[in-house]
Amino acid sequence: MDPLKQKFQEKSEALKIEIKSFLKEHGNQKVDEVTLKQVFGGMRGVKSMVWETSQLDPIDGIRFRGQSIPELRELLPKAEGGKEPLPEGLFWLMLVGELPTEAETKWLCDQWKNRSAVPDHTFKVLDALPKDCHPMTQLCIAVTSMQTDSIFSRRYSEGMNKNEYWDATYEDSMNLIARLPRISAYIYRRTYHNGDHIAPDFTLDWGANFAHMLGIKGEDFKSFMRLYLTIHADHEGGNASAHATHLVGSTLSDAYHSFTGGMHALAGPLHGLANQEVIKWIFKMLDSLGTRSPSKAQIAEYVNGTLANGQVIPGYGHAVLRQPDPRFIAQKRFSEEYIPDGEIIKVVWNCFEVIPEILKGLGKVKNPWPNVDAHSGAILVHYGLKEYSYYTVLFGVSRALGVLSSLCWSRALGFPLERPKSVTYSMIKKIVEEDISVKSQ
Ligand code: HAX
Repeated sequence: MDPLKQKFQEKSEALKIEIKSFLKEHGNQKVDEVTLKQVFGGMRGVKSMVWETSQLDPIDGIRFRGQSIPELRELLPKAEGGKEPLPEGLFWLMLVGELPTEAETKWLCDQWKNRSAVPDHTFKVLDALPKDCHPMTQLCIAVTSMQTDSIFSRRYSEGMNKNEYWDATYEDSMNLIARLPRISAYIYRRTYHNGDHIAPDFTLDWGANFAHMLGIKGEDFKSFMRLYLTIHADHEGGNASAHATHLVGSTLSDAYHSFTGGMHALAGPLHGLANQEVIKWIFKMLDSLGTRSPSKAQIAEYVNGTLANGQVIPGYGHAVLRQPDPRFIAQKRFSEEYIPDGEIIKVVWNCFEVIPEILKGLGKVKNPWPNVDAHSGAILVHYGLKEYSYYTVLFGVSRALGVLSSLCWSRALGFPLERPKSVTYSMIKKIVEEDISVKSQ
């Protein structure tokens, strides 16, 4: 058995036993109460799922196995000569809860190289799609087409013992993550570069090889991709892409189907598609104002116009966070170091000074601060990756690390089919009326 799988087996078996006896003793303990507002309001904050790989605090932001993003930038192994963390290290940390050594990170990097061959039919399926098919649609179709290789599905049909589900899920997850840069770069090159594909360079790590296959040159872009793929990986379990992956996986759909479910959720403009919407909105603003360096007053006027049109300001607001997103701040720090004079980046920074006050003034926006998607587009444009319809695919490649490591945990801990209760409005009214009548007696 490989060393990561062995560690995962030891840790997950121990936790499964612990949870079993914990539930036996405390199974009826209440951990939450649900209000009507939450039932009608997208289940905000309802504690209803276990997710081991990361935890989101409204003020401090995301912590991966207890480590903040600035801590991870220090602690995770780096590529030789590089300053940014390797996403391979984060996957190891999320899966087994330990920071990997350099040797362990190198081992994982080699594993993903060895597992990265994409079936021929996936390229054919992609080539059959029109070039103007949205890259997220292409990603979902490509991942689904690789389901033919699912080890979980094959072993399940052969009568796999339920104690082995985690093993088959681990194998599928590792294979899928290994292949994602290749299919994603293929989508980019066929859509925007006339199918002029670039072969993988197996001397490079996972993130740098992705940067190479995209065809964007330079060490700084490789560094940015390593950082980008690290910070977008996980945001606890309740966000739409994580929850969708978890829900689909709970039916014992394999990792390919489950991850595709998550990617369909990520493709929505209130979630991952916001990264394309942000840069689209910025360029529309610059075009309409006729300048590449608008004043703060000009930005404010444009923001008010967007709001008056009944649209949201993309890249601002969050369902959980109540502070500037540490993932936004990490990208700002990167830009301050690597791209201090970037033209569009300065627009992003000026927006950061202008937009929160305007959103606060509306009196209804719970979080007026920028989220992860407010910054990435400007950095990508700077490095020459200007085709913003592609941006959510980058997010998706990173998100695979979090949702698939969590899927392994769900199968290892034996989590059941997810099946919350829905109610009709008349049922709710009845509950409220009965409560009023009991209290009035
Ligand atoms: N611009 C304008 N209005 C906003 C807003 C924004 N950026 N953010 C929230 N609001 C509005 C909401 O639309 C809502 O208005 P109504 O009552 O009229 O419907 C009101 O403020 C209260 O919303 P909220 O409770 O503060 O926010 P929600 O938890 O309902 O929604 C969203 C969170 C992220 C969906 C929201 O802030 C938004 O639409 N932001 C813009 C899109 C975006 O950037 N999405 C990416 C989020 C991060 C992410 O998942 N990345 O992948």
